[in-house]
Amino acid sequence: MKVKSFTADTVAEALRLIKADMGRNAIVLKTRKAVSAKGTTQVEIIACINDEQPTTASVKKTVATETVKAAPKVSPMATPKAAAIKKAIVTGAHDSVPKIEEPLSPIINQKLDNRLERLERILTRYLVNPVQNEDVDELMSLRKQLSESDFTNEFIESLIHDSLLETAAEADSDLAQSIRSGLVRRFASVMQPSIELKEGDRVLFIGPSGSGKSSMMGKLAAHLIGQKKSKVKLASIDDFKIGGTEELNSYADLLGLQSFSSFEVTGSLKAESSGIILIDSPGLTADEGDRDKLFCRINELNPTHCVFVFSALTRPSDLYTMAKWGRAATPTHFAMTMMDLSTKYGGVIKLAEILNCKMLWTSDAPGGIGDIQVPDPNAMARTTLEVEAELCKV
Ligand SMILES: Nc1nc2c(ncn2[C@@H]2O[C@H](COP(=O)(O)OP(=O)(O)OP(=O)(O)O)[C@@H](O)[C@H]2O)c(=O)[nH]1
Ligand SMILES: [Mg+2]
Repeated sequence: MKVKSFTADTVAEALRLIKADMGRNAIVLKTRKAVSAKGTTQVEIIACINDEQPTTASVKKTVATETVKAAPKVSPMATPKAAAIKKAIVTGAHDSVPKIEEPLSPIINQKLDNRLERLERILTRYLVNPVQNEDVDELMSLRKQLSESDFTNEFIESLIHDSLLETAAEADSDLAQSIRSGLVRRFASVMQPSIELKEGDRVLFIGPSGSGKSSMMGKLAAHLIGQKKSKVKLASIDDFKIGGTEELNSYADLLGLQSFSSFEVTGSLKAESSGIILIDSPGLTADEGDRDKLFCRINELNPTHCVFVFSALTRPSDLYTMAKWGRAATPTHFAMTMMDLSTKYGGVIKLAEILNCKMLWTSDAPGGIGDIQVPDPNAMARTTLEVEAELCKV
């Protein structure tokens, strides 16, 4: 085993020295900052190499164990020697891999060089730049904004990590811009482009108490009648709420619609197939037995769409608990209300994961006022990061 220290102005330069001296198989043991005789910042990398391992020069002439892994991509495993290599890859028994004294193809050589260069750029960014880079303040501020907007640490780390990799691979790239665009893309990935409801569809709203289920049902009804000229009926299976029937009838009277109260739902509504039927439900409770009864009723109604409605004001940990309750009803979509009262939208990312579906609608006005809205990933990223429109483009 040979251990040696290499000092240079940049990580990339130090890695080049290591590569030239020890070859590709050298292993980096430690990296630290150093100061040159002139007082400038340098980087010192301590690397080691197994004396018996081939150097870069010999690696380029022969295919060693490490590069055998790349072989299946370029050549079919037809010969007994190839079969042994394949077995070694599958079982991990690398010692049994025969050394093949064949020249490396120029394509593989080129690919290895490209990968090494990319790795060097990434290391340079990670190991040298962060402390001196003027991006750091902006990065810290973006991280704080994301954290305050209820994004999970796991999400924030992954977003920043991907942006670092993306920008490390490109010269003159803008890390903050990459994070902003990444956020827009990630919001978009949990949002459903608007859907067309048709005759016979049954849209059921479930969710925590007071999350805005009835209001969203009213807004959707108004939208379908006014904009889509659809035939709509309203129904409710809320037996719990005092005044629930009156609320349903108020919406129905206001919009001139037929309504089915809780007691009529399982009877007449089951046979009903004309128009689009919107069904309200009671708030999910902590009692598992009550929830099971509710979900049985929901099953009988056989909804085509089950929308989990939540308020942007709900504390994330509570929201995730209630989403786990709601998951038993197998929601097809979810919707966020109260967007006028909160700008903390990080919960939607985790919610999509728990519910295994996407966000379909949003609301930013109390019941009876305003239209139902489709989510806008750009606007949500903009609000989250408090930036102008043009800074949040993908
Ligand atoms: N500011 C604001 N208020 C809303 C929004 N959506 C609903 N609300 C209000 O929130 C309150 C609760 O809304 P509901 O639609 O009754 O909620 P719910 O989920 O049906 O409530 P329960 O039936 O009691 O479980 C009402 O006062 C609504 O006007 C919204 O997007 N923004
Ligand atoms: Mg309600």
